[in-house]
Amino acid sequence: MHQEIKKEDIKRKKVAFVSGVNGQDGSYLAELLLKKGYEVHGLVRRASTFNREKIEGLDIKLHYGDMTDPYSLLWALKESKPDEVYNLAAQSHVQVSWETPWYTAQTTGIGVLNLLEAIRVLGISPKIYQASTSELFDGLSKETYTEESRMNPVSPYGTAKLYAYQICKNYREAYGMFICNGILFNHESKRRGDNFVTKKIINEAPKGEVHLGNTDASRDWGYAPEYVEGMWRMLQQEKPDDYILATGQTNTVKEFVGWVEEVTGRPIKILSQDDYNRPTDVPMLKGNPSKAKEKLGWVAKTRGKDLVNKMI
Ligand code: NDP
Ligand code: GDR
Repeated sequence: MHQEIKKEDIKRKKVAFVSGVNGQDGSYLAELLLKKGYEVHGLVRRASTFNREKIEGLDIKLHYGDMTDPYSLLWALKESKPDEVYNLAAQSHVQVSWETPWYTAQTTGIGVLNLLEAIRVLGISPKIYQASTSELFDGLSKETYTEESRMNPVSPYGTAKLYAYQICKNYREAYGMFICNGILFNHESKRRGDNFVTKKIINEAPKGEVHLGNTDASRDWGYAPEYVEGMWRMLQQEKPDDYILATGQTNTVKEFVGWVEEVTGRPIKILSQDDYNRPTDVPMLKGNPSKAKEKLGWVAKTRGKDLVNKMI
């Protein structure tokens, strides 16, 4: 017998809105969401040169805008009507934040307030992911950081991210908004920006030498495609919460150079260059991802030389 298909039976595609969609994480997240059947919208800035290589060919609806321009956020959200918002846009380079502290505060800090207020003004209630960071910690106590550890950022970038983290908590608690802070430790990939240390070392390896700043700094490096899966899982939970994503291991920049030497089979001379030293730097970061494992079933799989292999 012929069965009538009712309008309400036709499942609407879920809509995701991703700011920073053409960055490292945004591009991997967009791919993941498309695979999961989402309609994906992305926020991009106008640039004088083409900078969309990472998302070329993906079926994403792009909206021009900027985190510092509330009207552009209102229009982009009004047009996309998202079920989920992933806020990945930021001036994300810690060293650059020392040269552009005001701009970093506006984009990385106040930009988040602009986004949250735009959502409130429009009267929509998407689930929201905020890209928080291990730079919220000072790395001085040499502890393994958990979601409960004391936050004490030591850079304009980290301080802007602390404002963003806290305003998200305020809005969650005061207005009942579904907002998760993903406190992500460093994660890398082939798509990592060229001026982050891992990518820089790999790019310079064929020359046999690399100019670096603080090579004693220690970081908890994972693989970006695994981390965007964690972001998505946070928004699939019933209740909003904050989660650390990390490998639980830490290594120095010097050790990372060693991994690249082993993988490529060629020695790399480290040349010390003062320009790359920061006024203050986080000495050591190691995250405890137990909560993400228990609640999200998320575990970092790639690290060390496997990570280098994936980046080459
Ligand atoms: P990227 O620097 O690769 O990407 C940042 C994105 O933000 C880019 O698409 C950039 O656009 C966009 N953007 C920057 N400023 C603005 C602005 N004012 N308005 C709109 N868009 C803007 O960063 P990642 O992909 O590595 O990181 C994603 C997020 O996660 C960032 O918020 C970062 O701070 C945070 N994070 C990253 C970690 C990591 O290890 N990768 C760890 C923890 C947190 P454009 O291409 O035009 O410059
Ligand atoms: P980070 O990443 O500051 O941890 O922020 P980055 O790769 O820039 O630095 C890691 C460590 O390496 C030291 N370092 C150098 N760094 C750079 N970029 N260039 C150099 O030449 C160099 N020499 C030594 C740094 O001093 C530092 O100790 C990243 C970003 O993705 C942030 O957005 C994110 O929030 C954090 O990771 C978690």
